[in-house]
Amino acid sequence: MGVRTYKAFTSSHSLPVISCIFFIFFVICFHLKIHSDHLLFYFKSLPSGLLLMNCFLSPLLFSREFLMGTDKPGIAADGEGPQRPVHVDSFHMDIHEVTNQQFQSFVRATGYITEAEKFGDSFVFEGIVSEDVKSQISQAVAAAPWWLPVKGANWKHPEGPDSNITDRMDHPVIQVSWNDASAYCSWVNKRLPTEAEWEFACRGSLKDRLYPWGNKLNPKGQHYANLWQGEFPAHNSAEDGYTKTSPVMSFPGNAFGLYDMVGNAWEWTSDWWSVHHTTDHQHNPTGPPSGTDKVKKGGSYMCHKSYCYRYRCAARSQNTPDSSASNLGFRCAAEQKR
Ligand SMILES: [Ca+2]
Ligand SMILES: [Ca+2]
Repeated sequence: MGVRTYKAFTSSHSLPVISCIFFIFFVICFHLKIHSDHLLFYFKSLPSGLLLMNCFLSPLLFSREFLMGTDKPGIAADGEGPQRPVHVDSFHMDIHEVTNQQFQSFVRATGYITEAEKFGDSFVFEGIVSEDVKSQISQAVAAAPWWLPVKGANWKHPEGPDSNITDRMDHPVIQVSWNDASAYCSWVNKRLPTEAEWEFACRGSLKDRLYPWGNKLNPKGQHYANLWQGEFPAHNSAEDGYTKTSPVMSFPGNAFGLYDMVGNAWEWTSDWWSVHHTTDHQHNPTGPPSGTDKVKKGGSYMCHKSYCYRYRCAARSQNTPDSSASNLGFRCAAEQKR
């Protein structure tokens, strides 16, 4: 393939070929709704094929100040407020959640064993566990009885040993702990985003809006995220087309060209959890220096307003770094290459 590409660029017909490639590049970037300043950056960087690929998979979000949090919290106890000015330096953000396919490549290359595999079990939402598996479970989480500890549940078997991911390779990897997510990001020379970076990316340059696309949950009757419709936890009507995770990028991207920032899978960030925030101007905040839980953002396919109104950019929740569940995944970020 490399030789054929080289020949194409050096043949007498190279101009049409290059024009065609540029045209395709424009069309794809337009589709991804990447801002013109992002396009400019990448055109400056051409002809690096790697940077071209990076444009598609992990665009550069330019340094900017934004308003983080909200003064109108949906769930005040989560520390969604106050709204505060935050500056983030330029960074790359993956356009989609890390998929099963990507995580499988990591595991095959490194032999990595996830924490759920080491523990021998993980948490699965009751509504997606088979009756056979359910009959073998005697304990549940008192405050959230729809979470079941299922033996043999892990990223390859998200709902338990009688499930698999063979037809879900383009879905977000789930049943991965914060430690697993960090290990993957390190392997691809990236890192988890800070909460500030994640929220900046979620907002897609919109100011003081609920969702990555605005304030209306379903503009013109369209679904913009994989969430829960119906009554939680008894009935998922799946009006958005999915009762569980969906293939990444199944719903429209935001103005930064980032997909599933809310809904589909929750996403780990690098910050330790705290509900107390300063209103002082902050530059690249990284959260408290220590803690017991890590911040996760964006909500999941299990979120409904009646129970988990957390599919908003300002919303947040937490888990211990070794936790894993059937609705929790991640995406990676990276420093700007200089
Ligand atoms: Ca759904
Ligand atoms: Ca997500």
